Amino acid sequence: PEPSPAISHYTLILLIQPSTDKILLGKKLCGFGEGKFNGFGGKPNPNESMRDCALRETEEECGVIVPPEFLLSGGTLTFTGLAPKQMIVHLYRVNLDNFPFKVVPSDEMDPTWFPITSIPFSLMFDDDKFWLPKLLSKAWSADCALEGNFHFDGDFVSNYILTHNDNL
Ligand code: 6OG
Repeated sequence: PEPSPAISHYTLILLIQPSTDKILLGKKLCGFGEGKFNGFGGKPNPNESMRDCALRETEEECGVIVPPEFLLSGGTLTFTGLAPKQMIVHLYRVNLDNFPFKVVPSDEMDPTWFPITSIPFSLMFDDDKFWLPKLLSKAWSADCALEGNFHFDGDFVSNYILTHNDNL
């Protein structure tokens, strides 16, 4: 078998509508994290840039076509302890007040609106409550660069301890 690369890269896009104070999250319908709410995103295709991956995955998973100039960088999250690979998640933010859009559910994701004041953290990956509020608090006018390091120690499915850096 081919040796698997030690690091895998993913994108994760948070779609926010400041005019209504809402966030569009997707309930994952299959695969890793099934049943959890999360932003949209996934793995880049061969030779695809992270930004192009972010735009493609957002359209595929919830129908929202983001004009590239409205895709803001949010920084990166690094996950260790989730055997066998280290994961790097490239974060992006989008202000949905900037352009017209239509939400279309997909086989992978059931898109659902939540008030920003009641994000369903108990139904999300355990790291989200640490970094998502920080991402939402950053000024909307520019890219930002959160740097989160999360280590899952133990069996991710049944029992684990999550540690992380404080200077997100
Ligand atoms: P697909 O396998 O569906 O891409 N992802 C995570 N997101 C958060 N917030 N926490 C985690 O903690 C995550 N692990 C993976 C990255 C997987 C999608 O799920 C994100 C991708 O957007 C462990 O193609």
